[in-house]
Amino acid sequence: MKKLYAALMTAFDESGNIDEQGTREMVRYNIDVNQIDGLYVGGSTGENFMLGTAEKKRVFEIAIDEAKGSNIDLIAQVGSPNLHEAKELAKYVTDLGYETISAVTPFYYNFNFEEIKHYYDEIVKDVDTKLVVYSIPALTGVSLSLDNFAKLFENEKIIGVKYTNADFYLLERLRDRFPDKLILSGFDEMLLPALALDVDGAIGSTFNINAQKAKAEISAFEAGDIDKARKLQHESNDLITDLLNNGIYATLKLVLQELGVNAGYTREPMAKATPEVKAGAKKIYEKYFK
Ligand code: NGF
Repeated sequence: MKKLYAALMTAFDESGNIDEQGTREMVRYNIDVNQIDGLYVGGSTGENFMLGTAEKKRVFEIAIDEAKGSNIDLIAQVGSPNLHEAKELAKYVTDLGYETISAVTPFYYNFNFEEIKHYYDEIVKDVDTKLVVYSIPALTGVSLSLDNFAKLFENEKIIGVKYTNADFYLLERLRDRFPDKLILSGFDEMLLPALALDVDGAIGSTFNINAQKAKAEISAFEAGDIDKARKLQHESNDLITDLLNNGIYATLKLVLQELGVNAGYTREPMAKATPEVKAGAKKIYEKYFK
């Protein structure tokens, strides 16, 4: 059974401080209502790259504490161009009890592949946890080739990839060459083609509000009902298009508010929701969730 992970959002108050209660509510909603298989904590959707180290640690603590007693998988994204921070966070989440870590490819300085490989080997060196590479070339500018993945996977602690990439040729080559590696697809709007290429599951922001439909799509796919899976993907893509056009993170939070979850605000420099964005989010809620 392929797994569905929500990329956990972080709730902030109006001043931009972490709203702990709101963040807990989003964990609970994913467990109780979405019945999600797992959470990806500290990713793009969590606005992680705008957080300080202590704040990242706090989010990791909140998620694992709120999820205790449930049997969901938790993946902690610890990557950062600051390798010292990434290693510190890897150790921190391992001590907290996370079984899997993930790390975004180091970005901004155009690191060469040897530097990238060194980064991953260092992150896993002193921890027992296994690591999933977070590949998201559109935001990092870092594209890994098939041979690059092969070299990273030589380290047995590196067990797979969160693949947020529209290059389906590379995805097919990866699946073929590494049948035993974990491949989790990252673009929610491309879930069905990713399933067709035999990914092991998906991680995404929109599953915070659209998990039921995504799970139904996975079930239809697994039952061989491709027409139904395609129809569900189409319906999800109508929603995703509206979310993207209205500003995805702010809108996800506003829709969650409508659903009774205190999702808080986005953090600057992300712009606060304008009255137009709020009106757009309300329309989305009424169109898809009422
Ligand atoms: O938010 C992005 C940026 N991508 C997410 C996901 O791949 C990464 C995706 O769900 C993520 O959620 C995380 O690291 O926390 C998109 O939001 C969605 O497919 C709409 O494009 O690309």
